[in-house]
Amino acid sequence: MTGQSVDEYGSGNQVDIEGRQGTQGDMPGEKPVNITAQFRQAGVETVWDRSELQTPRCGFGELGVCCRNCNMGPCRIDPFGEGAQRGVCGATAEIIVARNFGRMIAAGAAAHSDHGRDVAHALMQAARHPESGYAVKDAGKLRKVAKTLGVAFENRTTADVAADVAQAALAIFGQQEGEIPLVRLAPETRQAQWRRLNIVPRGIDREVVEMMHRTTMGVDHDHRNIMLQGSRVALSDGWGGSMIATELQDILFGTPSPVRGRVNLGVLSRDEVNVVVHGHEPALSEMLVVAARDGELLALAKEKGAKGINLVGICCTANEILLRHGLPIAGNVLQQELAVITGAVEAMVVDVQCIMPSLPELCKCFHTRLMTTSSKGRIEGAFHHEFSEENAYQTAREIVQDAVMNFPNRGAVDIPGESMDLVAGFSHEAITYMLGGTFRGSYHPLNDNIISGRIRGVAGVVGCCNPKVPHDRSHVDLVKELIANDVLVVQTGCSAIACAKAGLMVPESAERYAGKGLAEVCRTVGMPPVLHSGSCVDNSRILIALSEMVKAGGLGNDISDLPVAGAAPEWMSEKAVAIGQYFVASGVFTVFGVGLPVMGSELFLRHLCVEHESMLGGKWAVEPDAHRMAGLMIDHINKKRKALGIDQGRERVLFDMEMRRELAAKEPAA
Ligand code: SF4
Ligand code: MSK
Repeated sequence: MTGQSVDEYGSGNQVDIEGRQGTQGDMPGEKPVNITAQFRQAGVETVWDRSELQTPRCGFGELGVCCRNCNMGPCRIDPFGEGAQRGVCGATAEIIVARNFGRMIAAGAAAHSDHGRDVAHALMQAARHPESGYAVKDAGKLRKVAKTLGVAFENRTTADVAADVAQAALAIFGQQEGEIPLVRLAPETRQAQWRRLNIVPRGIDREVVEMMHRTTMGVDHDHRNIMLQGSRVALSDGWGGSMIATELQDILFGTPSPVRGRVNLGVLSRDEVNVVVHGHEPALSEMLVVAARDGELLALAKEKGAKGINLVGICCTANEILLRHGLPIAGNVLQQELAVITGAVEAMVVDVQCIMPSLPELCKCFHTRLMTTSSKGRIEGAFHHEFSEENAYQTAREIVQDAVMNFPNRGAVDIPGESMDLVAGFSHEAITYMLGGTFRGSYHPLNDNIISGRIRGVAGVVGCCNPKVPHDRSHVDLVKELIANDVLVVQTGCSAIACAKAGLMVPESAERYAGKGLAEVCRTVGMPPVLHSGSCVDNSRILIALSEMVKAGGLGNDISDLPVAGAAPEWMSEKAVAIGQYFVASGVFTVFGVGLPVMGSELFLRHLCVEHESMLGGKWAVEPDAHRMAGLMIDHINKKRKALGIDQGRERVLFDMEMRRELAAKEPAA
């Protein structure tokens, strides 16, 4: 390895094995960091190296016009109109892209929803088997969710209510008819529109299965009809599986409230046992938190020469343990390999989703023990500690013990110095309390600030990172421009981690980056202009917050009336597509960067980006440039303000090069 550089956000995330620069190495303010040549000789490679080896990428795949849904294919459509315009079965470009897109939504919804199902199992364990280590932490939230699910809670024990809530939640997955109950949290007008279109989910598993059926060879050949089911599946995720995961996690592990933390690879410790937990399900990480504080294991760590046990997170698991315990985040999805390359990680503990299969090979070059924990997600070459809700604490203890025993095997370490403070934990309950206090807790103050124009609108900026574009840059550039234009930003997932690393999630960042109105509100309340709301499943918190804004009044009757917009600037996962579609189907204008694999059909693209608006109130846009993305979102917010009659004095501040340079000059020193 010849060069590692630190990007302008001080993220320590620019490892470049071959010393190549290009997309990952051309950021201003880079500082070289010493890396030993032995890693390259040992064959260490990262996601950026492999991404480069994939270029040029298959154009058919990028445009979404290849199909291998049956063995008469694979087939592809010539996007230039010269070659084949139909697959062997006669499928057109729009049928092929719609089927592929529908299947991405189904896969994303399945991932979030299977996570939700596991949380429901954990809640059942807490209710019926307290010896499992799980317990109800937020009884108030339990009662609230019980009410939504129609579970009686008056004069009943917490355990009995929890068991019935878990049972009711589990039933939603297999429900066959009717409507899933959580859609009732949406504004009435929105529910009515879903009913008109016949897209209210009947049951979570049913909608995923039906999408797979409809898109198999020879079934649904109408791209608009496929996308009606696309919306229904996506809604079964946002208002179903993801919402169950979030709400039940809050019951079990506590509803987040503002908490301080630190982020970036610099949180790895030189003299403690580093356990990195990576993936998505807090059922595991919560137990690791307890095990890392176990007196016997701490004594063992000292015996092995370490000063303690340092539990840190990567990806959404990181967001979960940050929000509930203030534990540090080592990085987002593209930093999982970089954490190992520091040589300071005794154990990389993974469960499900966003875990790179490259890890075992990489770990072989270091002393890091890669440990899989889920029966659903095994990796050849990893040590497997099967985790289940029944043996949760015992497994967590074994994992931490394994990590401690590995400490003496540590070789040279090279931990980047960068880390950044942040404040996280802005659940919709926390936002209510923060803005209104104990007695006035509601969304009225937020709506008042929007109506008065201090806050122009609200943007959800979420999603992954993608090695096709410079790491974190689009997230950070977009969010900076939004807050400079008085748009309050709510974030989840890896996008939240990106902006936290850039220093946007401390209250002081309001003075440095936000427009005058937003800065004034942040100063009064003591909050950052960019709110960290959690992990990918916690996008459901944003749905509830939007519904609360409608219910608070003054901003129209539906989510689609609100001056809000969404974006996933560096998305990569199918889960992001499911999230995008449920935001759009809930009435939100949503922009994706890094392309969308539907561009091979103009008809289909038009359906997503134009026709969706008249049906659903929300629509898609695709824009890779962060500056133009900000423009689209702000223009949309302005359009909604105008429709509400609150547009006076709220023109968008156009950022020329000079202004962007000024903004860059405000960067804190790395
Ligand atoms: Fe080709 Fe049609 Fe089969 Fe797809 S379903 S692979 S387009 S023949
Ligand atoms: S972890 S889905 S890379 S946000 Fe939720 Fe990050 Fe995207 Fe995975």
